[in-house]
Amino acid sequence: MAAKENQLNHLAIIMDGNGRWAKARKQPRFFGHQAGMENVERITLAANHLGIKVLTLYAFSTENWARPKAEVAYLMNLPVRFFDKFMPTLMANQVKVNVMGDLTQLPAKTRQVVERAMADTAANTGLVLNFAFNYGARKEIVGAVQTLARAVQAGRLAPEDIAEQDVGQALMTAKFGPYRNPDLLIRTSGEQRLSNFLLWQLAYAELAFSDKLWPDFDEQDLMEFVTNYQGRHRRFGKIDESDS
Ligand code: V0D
Repeated sequence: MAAKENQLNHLAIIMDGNGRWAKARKQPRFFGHQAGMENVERITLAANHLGIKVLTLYAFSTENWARPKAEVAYLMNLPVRFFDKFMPTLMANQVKVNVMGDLTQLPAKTRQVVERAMADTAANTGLVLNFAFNYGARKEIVGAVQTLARAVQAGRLAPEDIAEQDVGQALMTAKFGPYRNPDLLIRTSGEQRLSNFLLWQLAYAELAFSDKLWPDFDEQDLMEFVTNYQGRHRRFGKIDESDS
C-alpha cells in the first residue's frame, strides 16, 4: 500500500542548545552534550513509535573543529558512549543505525564503533537512525559532483544527460530510496539557519523551529510538531515534489 500523503516518513533534526542548557545550570559544556545524548535515545524511540521511517540527526558541532581540543575529543567519543549505553535498546526496538559523513577522518576507535553499530543493526526492520557525523552538505555535494565527473570521464554519462535524479543518486541519502529527502526539518534552540545541513535534500521540506533547548525537547514536543506537519500537509498533499 502506498504511504499516506500526509505521513511524515523522514524527519531531520538539528539538535542545538546543549551548551546553553549546561550554562544555565552552571555546568561545563560536556554536561549539556551528555544530556543531549540521552535525549537522542528518547526522541528516537518516540519517532519509532510514531511510524517515522528515517530520523536524521545533526549536531552541527561536528563541523566545528575550531572548538577546544578537549571538547572535540569528547564529541568524537560520543558515538562510543552512545552505543555502549543504548545498543541493547536500539536492538530491542529494531532500530537500524546509519552514519553519514566523512568517516575517514575520525579517530580509529570512533570509526570502528560506528561501523560495528551499522553492521550489528543492518538487519533491523524499524526506524533508520541516521547520524550526520563529521558531515557538511557542501562537502557532500562536492563528492556527488566528483562521482558524476568520473562517470562522464569513463564515458558512462553525457554531461547534457545529467539530471536531478543523478545528483540525488550520488548523495549519501540515496540509500533511503523513497525516503531520501526529509519531509520536515526541526531545529531547536531558536536558531533559524541550515548551517550546511542537507542543502539539496531539504529543497521541499517544511521547516519548523522550537525555542526549547535540545535536552528539554521531549516526546510531547515531537508529537506537537508531527501533528502540526500532518495537519498542514493534508492540504498540500497533492503537490508533487521532485524525486531527486
Ligand atoms: C552532542 C546533542 C550522539 C548534540 C546530542 C559530535 C550535542 C549529543 C552522537 C552520535 C552528540 C553520533 C554518531 C553516532 C552515534 C552517536 C552524537 C555528536 C554530538 C556530534 F554513530 N550524541 N551526539 N554526535 N551530542
